[in-house]
Amino acid sequence: MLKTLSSSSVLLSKRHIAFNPFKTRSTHPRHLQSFFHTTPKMGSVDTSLHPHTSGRAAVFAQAHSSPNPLILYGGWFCPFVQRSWITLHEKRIPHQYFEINPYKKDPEFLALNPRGLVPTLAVPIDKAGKQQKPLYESVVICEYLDEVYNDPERNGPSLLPPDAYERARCRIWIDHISSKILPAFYKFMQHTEQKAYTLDEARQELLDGIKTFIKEADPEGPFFLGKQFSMVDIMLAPWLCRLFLFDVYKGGVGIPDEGKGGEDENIWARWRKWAKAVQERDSVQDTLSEREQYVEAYRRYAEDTTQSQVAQATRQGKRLP
Ligand SMILES: N[C@@H](CCC(=O)N[C@@H](CS)C(=O)NCC(=O)O)C(=O)O
Repeated sequence: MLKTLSSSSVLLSKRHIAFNPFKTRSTHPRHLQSFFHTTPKMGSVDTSLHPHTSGRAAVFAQAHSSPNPLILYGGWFCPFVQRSWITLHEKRIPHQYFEINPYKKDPEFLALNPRGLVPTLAVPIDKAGKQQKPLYESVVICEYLDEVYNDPERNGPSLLPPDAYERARCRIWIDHISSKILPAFYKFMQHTEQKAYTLDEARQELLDGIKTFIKEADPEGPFFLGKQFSMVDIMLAPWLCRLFLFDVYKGGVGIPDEGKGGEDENIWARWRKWAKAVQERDSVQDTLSEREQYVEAYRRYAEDTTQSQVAQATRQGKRLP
């Protein structure tokens, strides 16, 4: 398989990698899948992840399993992938979804994305869709998809506002999610008795990040910008869907129930409205696997044993990859 991929599909050039996985995949998609899922190494927790989507995500993945020149390489468990997946769904973009395990750093995967992370997107560069270039980084991928698939009839409205100032403001809150809320999420999830910070401190950091965010939301909502679902909602939705893991592993996330928010009741009421609307969105539901699968996958974070790049960065207090 390795030979097939590197000789017929991956063409390296000095400035970028143009490749045609489409050609290989159209003949033997299952081969490529097994190539990315070779037998997990014993003792290597991250490569022994459950290999497939389940639940509604499995249905959506199956509906997008036929060859297409636009390919999303993803992992069912990955919230960054879910961002791209929700965008593809919202904009009804024809694509192929391809499940891989990013913890296996196969040379073919690294040739597409030298950072070795999912999501990785293969983007067609010719009209016939025979040649592709890779894109990575979930925020970059989502903005690219929104920009390129911009026919309102086919793709619905843009996920960013038409006004330049409003677009820029959205990017501030997208940055807040990525640089404040997500690091706090992982710090809290990876808390163990050995840490220099307490569980309560970690919980508070996450709650503060969420409060700062929701105070900036349109007062009526239900979404961040009001009635219209947008890129800002997409950027946080996957972690919203994973908050239940704090109930499973960390004694609860700490968001007060209705009527129990004290002087912050209005803030939490607005959060609950946002959370309900986002969680009910089809694009969010259709890109989720079954809960038990997340419980199993995130045990490594909860016990702070995963060697994922995100977890290592969190452990070392560095910026997330
Ligand atoms: N900044 C990246 C982060 C992507 C990321 O961390 N993906 C994880 C899966 S959730 C991954 O591929 N991990 C592989 C590794 O840690 O080696 C993005 O926004 O796309």
